Amino acid sequence: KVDGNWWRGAVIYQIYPRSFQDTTGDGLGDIKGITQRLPHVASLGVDAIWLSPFFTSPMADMGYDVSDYCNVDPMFGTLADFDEMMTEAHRLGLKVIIDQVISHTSDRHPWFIESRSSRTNPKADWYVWADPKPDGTAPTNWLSIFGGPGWEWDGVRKQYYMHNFLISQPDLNFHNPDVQDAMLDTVRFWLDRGVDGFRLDTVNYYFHDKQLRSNPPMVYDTDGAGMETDTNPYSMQNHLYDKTQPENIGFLKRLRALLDSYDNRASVGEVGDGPRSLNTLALYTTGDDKLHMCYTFDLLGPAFSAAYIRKVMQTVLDTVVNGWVCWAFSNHDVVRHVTRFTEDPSEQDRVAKLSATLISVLRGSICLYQGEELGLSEAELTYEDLRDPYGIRFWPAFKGRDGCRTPMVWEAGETHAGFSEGAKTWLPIPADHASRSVDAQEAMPDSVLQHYRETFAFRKNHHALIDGDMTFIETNQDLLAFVREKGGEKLLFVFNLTREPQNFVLPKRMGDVMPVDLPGFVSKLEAGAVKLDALDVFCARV
Ligand code: TEU
Repeated sequence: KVDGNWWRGAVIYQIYPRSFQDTTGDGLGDIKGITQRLPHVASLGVDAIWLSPFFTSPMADMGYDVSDYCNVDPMFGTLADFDEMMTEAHRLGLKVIIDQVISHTSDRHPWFIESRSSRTNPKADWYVWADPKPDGTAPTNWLSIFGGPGWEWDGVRKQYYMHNFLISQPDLNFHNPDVQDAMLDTVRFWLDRGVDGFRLDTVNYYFHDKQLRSNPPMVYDTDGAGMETDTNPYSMQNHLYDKTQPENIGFLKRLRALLDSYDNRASVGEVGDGPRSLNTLALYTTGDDKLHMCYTFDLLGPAFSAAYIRKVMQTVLDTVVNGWVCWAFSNHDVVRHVTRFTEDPSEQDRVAKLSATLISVLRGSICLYQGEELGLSEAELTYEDLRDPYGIRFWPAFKGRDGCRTPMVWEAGETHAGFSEGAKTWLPIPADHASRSVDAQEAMPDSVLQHYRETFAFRKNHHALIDGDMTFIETNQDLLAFVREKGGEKLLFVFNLTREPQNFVLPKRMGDVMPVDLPGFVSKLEAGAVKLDALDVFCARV
């Protein structure tokens, strides 16, 4: 098991297959397209790719509604295309992580079709079925993440079934060991094919409360200002019984044992558990018998401030002592971070570069999302453009997730920026994206793209950054200052995420410091004080 720890500190590039590269002219990306563009991914110096779902699916939730776990949707190609893609990835030194969406299936999955057909069929208990309350209403007050009740009435069984997401995404009943076995079989299928790991969709949603208790209003402390009761019935914070059940630990152990029966395989779970997410992450990743690592939504929200990032990071250092976190600023579910972190287009490159440097020096593994290496902003779409059911439902209060899912931009001068030769792409490509294409940025030495390459190379050259310790330094300014340390290597970082220049006086006990230039940033030290421009970073050997 030479490479069993490859995931620890790894940089993972997320590919959204529908929007990466089209080779058939239908305006939708496909697996052959991924194979074709892998050299670009490898050129960034990343360790692995994570592919969002490409399995057989009616695509109600863009593939997160699976109807056959062991096949490729014809829209994306064939299993042979997948094998070819994986061979090419491995040849380029990239591990391959696929997205296991096992909390729920599509309602067109044969298991659900059978399960809903009667109350006595062999799969009758594979999903979460329940009788109505005496007054005919849904069994509990659980809500769907995508709006409305978390229960749907089925006229044939004359029972409700539970769904955390779309009505067409019924939740599996993980209390039933046959369901666990069936899902582990699908994991084994891909392990045997040679995949290196799994991103586990909604990993804390697998089990529901067996007693079917309604959620009480939840008391929580959002901003450190004291406990508040959440009385909003539509708030996710209300969820107490419908997810993160203790029984999940047993299943995660089974899953880990399966992964460990193969060499060098890894898992990264997605934990969406409101303010408790980091505690859940600690629980799921501590010890070598559950998940390797998880990510939460803590850095996927709006805040780009020293105080906020320090608070999140310090919580991790305090609670995730023997576990491991994977950070991301962007993915296929949230507004692209450049847009979240600045409204000023003239700051776009600077913010893209500074956030790349920041995420590369935090303690944890990293996911970056396709297009992030180009500094792409969120695409502005019209209602007519939308494809995401979540956005269609809540427009315009919530514009959905299509704005981060528009196609990759490869060659500025080509039709659809080189993404597709078809007449139309599934989502439009914004004009300002095309001008940030890969080929345009290849030609510019100080582009965001080159910055990502240089920054990942810098990270690779400093083991303290990959899995070294991290200690914060007190500052009374609005700065983020910390030391990363491993085996005699000690690196100080001071980030200024504000729009004002700032000075930082080095603590006396630090002794001699040797400024280190980071890619894209020159470290300035004058008479014991660090000089930071607006949106700047200082690094030194201490
Ligand atoms: O996301 C789970 C999840 O928590 C998201 O629904 C999140 O709350 C929302 O997207 C924030 O905008 C996973 C997948 O990443 C997502 O694409 C799927 O739609 C969802 O599961 C259902 O499978």
